Amino acid sequence: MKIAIVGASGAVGQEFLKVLAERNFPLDELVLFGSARSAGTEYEFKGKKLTVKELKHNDDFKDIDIALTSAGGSISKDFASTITKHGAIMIDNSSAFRYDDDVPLVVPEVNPEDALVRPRNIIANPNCSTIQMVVALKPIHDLSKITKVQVATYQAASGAGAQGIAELEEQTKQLARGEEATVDKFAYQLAMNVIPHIDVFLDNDYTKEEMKMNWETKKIMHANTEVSATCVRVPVARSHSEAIWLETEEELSVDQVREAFKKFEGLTVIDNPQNKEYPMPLFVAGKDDVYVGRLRKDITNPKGLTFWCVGDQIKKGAALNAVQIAEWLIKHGEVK
Ligand code: 11C
Repeated sequence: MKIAIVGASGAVGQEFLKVLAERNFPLDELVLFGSARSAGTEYEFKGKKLTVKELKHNDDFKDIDIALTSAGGSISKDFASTITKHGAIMIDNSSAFRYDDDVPLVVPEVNPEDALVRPRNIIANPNCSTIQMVVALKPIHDLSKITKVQVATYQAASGAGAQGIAELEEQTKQLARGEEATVDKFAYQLAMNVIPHIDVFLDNDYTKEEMKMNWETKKIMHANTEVSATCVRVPVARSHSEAIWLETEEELSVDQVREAFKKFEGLTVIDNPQNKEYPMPLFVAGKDDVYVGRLRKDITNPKGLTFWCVGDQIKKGAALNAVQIAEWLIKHGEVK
């Protein structure tokens, strides 16, 4: 089994290395690719040094079985045929192919079988804020169809990559020293602030990040569930949080949903508010599961429920989800 990581020096690329090692992923060889700038950089994997190769239009992917790509949408588009032409399966973390009909968009806990039909040998990894939400929605949807979702997100700096985390850290230090914060990656100073603006604004006045949650949820869940999101950047390093309100066709009790949450693979319930127990990004960072809590009836709607959901954006929201797709493919004989 020969695996490639494309975009090895980025935040998600680095997380791929960690997740593959942590899960003892069954590989014989790991090859790292990156830009001309990161080519030559060495990273350690299971005690061995690996050197980043420059990503080029050549035959470097000839023997690769699975390529985990996270180098941005334009690189993914440019290199998709170079990566897949000899048979490698490309599991792509960018938004380049997510809405293409001939590219499955997969969250292994929700729609793994979609990975079986991949005419272009590309499988897309959803946006991080969608992944954690659909993992939490699926067990409810299995009890009674979810008709609509309203969600407010509290998204970590890590969504903007390693530079996003670095900018938040630097701004925090600058403010502590009484200096003005340097703003580069985000639209405004993020430290001591929240910014209701992630990705570009679209014609309907939602941002693209907000519409990704709508478009992707429908595709992953094979449902016409409408999602209305407000996505907000908050001064947190690396886990996204979401306040979710939803309506189901049939009225569901809190106990029914709590039991379904508890049984669902990939979800952890922390919900004992009297003891101040609920999920928070500080404690979810580095964890595999999506965490849910604060589950209650929506007092404005008898068929409504509301809860709080936290997931590590770089892990389950990106690298881990892609690696789980690869594991599923191997387990189901899709990679020989
Ligand atoms: C953020 N969700 O938090 C974004 C990052 O479509 O994969 C991931 C963007 C994407 O800024």
